[in-house]
Amino acid sequence: MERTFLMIKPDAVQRNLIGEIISRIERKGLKLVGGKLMTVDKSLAETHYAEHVDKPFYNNLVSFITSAPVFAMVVEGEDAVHVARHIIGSTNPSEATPGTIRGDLGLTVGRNIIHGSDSVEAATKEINLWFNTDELSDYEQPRNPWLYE
Ligand code: IDP
Ligand code: MG
Repeated sequence: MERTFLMIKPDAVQRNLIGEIISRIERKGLKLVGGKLMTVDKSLAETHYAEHVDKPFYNNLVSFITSAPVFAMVVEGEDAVHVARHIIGSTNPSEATPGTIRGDLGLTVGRNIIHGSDSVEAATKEINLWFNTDELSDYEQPRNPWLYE
């Protein structure tokens, strides 16, 4: 089992897409183990996006993420990091495959709906950055035998 970090960005929260997005994640089979609506401060946004500090879009990205609430989540499942990125779709929604979250719900790269960790290492780092351990729940679901052989 693997865990990954997902963050529904301010654009999707403002467009009332939280339910639509969580529904897609639940239907896929990924299990929500943590979630919270929160306003991100500058320091958290800068730490989270540190790898992009030299990119031309970095300042706008930090402003955008701190501009209105996000919905941060941790989800669990087999190959969760890869599966979540796959259902999220390509970074630029205009190129993202229809059927993916970005492909169906987004229009431009600066407003691309959701973040998902891009590796198991990044997921571990981001989960620790965004959540305290007591905010995450360990629990079994009766659907598991119908999702996993
Ligand atoms: P990812 O979110 O698909 O992993 P990254 O390349 O890690 O994409 O970029 C992080 C975030 O920075 C993107 O999700 C998007 O919000 C923003 N971003 C990336 N490229 C551009 C760009 O060319 N213009 C504006 N924003 C961008
Ligand atoms: Mg990335």
